[in-house]
Amino acid sequence: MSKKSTSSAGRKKAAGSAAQSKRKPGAQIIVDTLIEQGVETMFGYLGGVVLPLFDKLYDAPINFIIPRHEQGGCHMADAYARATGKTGVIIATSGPGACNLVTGLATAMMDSVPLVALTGQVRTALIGNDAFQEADTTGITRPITKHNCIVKDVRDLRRTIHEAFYIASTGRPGPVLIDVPVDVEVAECAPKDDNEFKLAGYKIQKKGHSRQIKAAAKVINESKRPVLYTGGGIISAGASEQLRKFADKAHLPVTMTLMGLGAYDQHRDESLDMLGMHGSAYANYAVQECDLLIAVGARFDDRVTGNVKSFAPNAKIIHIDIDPTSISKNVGVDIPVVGDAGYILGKLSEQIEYQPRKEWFEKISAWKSKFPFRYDDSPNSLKPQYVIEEIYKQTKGDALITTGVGQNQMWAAQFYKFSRPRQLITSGGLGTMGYGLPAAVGAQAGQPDALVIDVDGDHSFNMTMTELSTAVENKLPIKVCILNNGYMGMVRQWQQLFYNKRYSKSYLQNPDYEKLAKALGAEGITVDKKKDVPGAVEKMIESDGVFVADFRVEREENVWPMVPAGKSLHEMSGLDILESMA
Ligand SMILES: Cc1ncc(C[n+]2csc(CCOP(=O)(O)OP(=O)(O)O)c2C)c(N)n1
Ligand SMILES: [Mg+2]
Repeated sequence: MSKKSTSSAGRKKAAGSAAQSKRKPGAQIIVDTLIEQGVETMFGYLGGVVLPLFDKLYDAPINFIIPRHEQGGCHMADAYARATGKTGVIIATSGPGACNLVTGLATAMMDSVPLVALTGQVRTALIGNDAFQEADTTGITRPITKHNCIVKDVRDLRRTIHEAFYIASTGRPGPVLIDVPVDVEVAECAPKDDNEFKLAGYKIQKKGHSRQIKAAAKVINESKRPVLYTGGGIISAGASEQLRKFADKAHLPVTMTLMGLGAYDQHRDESLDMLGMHGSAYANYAVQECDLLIAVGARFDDRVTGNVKSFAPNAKIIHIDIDPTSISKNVGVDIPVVGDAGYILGKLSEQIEYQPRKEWFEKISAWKSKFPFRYDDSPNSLKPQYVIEEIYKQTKGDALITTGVGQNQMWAAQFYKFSRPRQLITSGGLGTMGYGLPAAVGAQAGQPDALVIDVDGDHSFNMTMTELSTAVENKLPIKVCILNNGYMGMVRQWQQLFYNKRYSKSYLQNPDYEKLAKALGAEGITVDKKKDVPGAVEKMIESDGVFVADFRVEREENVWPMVPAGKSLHEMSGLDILESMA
């Protein structure tokens, strides 16, 4: 990036407007700059050193949502960003407030979510003195933010906030934290109309190298058994349409990572659904047997690759990504193309030809019919997969789904078919239990007309359930489906398979969720029979308010298939079990 700002918001407000030449306190500058950035909804929690800022927020035309815990607020801002494509904003006070953001920032960092966090800090003169509620926020959050800084001079405030939005939302997106000592919120200056960014080392390569693009097109045209492996980068780049056109034109099967679900319509024949540890057998086999793997906006995470040494052993690999540091990080690639996914897929589409690849597609379709996702659907037991299928059926595949972490998350990924980007909001990289509920709140704030359903695990829900109050208070009519197996189910599955069924500490007593929901002002229902599931789902969908459905599901159900840690993608366990259900 050149030193000149390319941020439209930065440019828009330049040119010496009267508003910018009047002296005002830092707190007002923060609010004005957020409004310049187009912030309409934000999240945050109060505390001593952010009081000057909250005083200015009192009159600001911003929809402000207060969570019950800063972690919840950070997940809300993150999911708001994932649901809208805008940058989420979260405010917290110094010390405990800022520390409570840690899990949320790390979650956003791992999943490349654009977020700006503003934290209050103790007075500049007190920094380093173990002052009341002092924590080294920039130190603590350095490895879990894309960028962070402390502003010690009020004259730097406006530019720094514009820079934060720019950094958070460009290139590979991520969270940016700005720490503001309370005396800087109070100090006054006339915010300069300077839109000069001071970001010398921050450069984004958008267009990719034309020679690399040409080389990629050549191998795609020559490939007999290609697989397109797509990740969350397609969604953050807004490149789903270009992906579909590219895949159609070259005639390619498409698999998605957990983060990529929704980037390509799973109802299409060419969809191989999710790959990886709990991915489809057909995606995993296809990757292991392909002669060309085209990775776009994906980072070869270990949950996707299994044993990297034997990952896609027969394939040439093309890797298209905006982040040069992710190229050949985990798996060596043959043709790297650094740039914007949409732009590069568009360029590639000009240079590729349709190939029938009949034998390859026949092989894939045989795997698909032999190993679909399935479960033993006996009439007497309430299976978690059945609950998700019923939700899918009754919502006609159109709901926005958030999840907890564990089996619930994997079943949501396997049994709900996603057709549009930003339809699944889940913590992929960090795998943060407790994400689902606050994420539903943030997503609903960002997409008020969507039917937002949190498919959650009981213990994931337990971690942040207090945010039900936030949903009720703000009239955000989210639905929560708890797949209540009593266990930390995914942990129990590992204990069953790898620790000789010694279920050490993975069972906890749960509250009565229906009563809990009612106590917090939501509706609630308990379902313990399979035959009651359709009625309960219907009631939930028809409800206008916040609704919690507690599905007491089969307790020892497992997620299949499964690539055990350290194994190769084709060495899946559970295929015999899936086959026996045919
Ligand atoms: C904050 C956090 N702590 C611990 C874990 C480790 N972990 C992964 S899945 C899981 C169990 C999840 O239980 P539950 O939410 O009930 O989901 P289930 O697997 O039963 O569907 C645990 C403890 C985690 N991912 N996140
Ligand atoms: Mg559970």
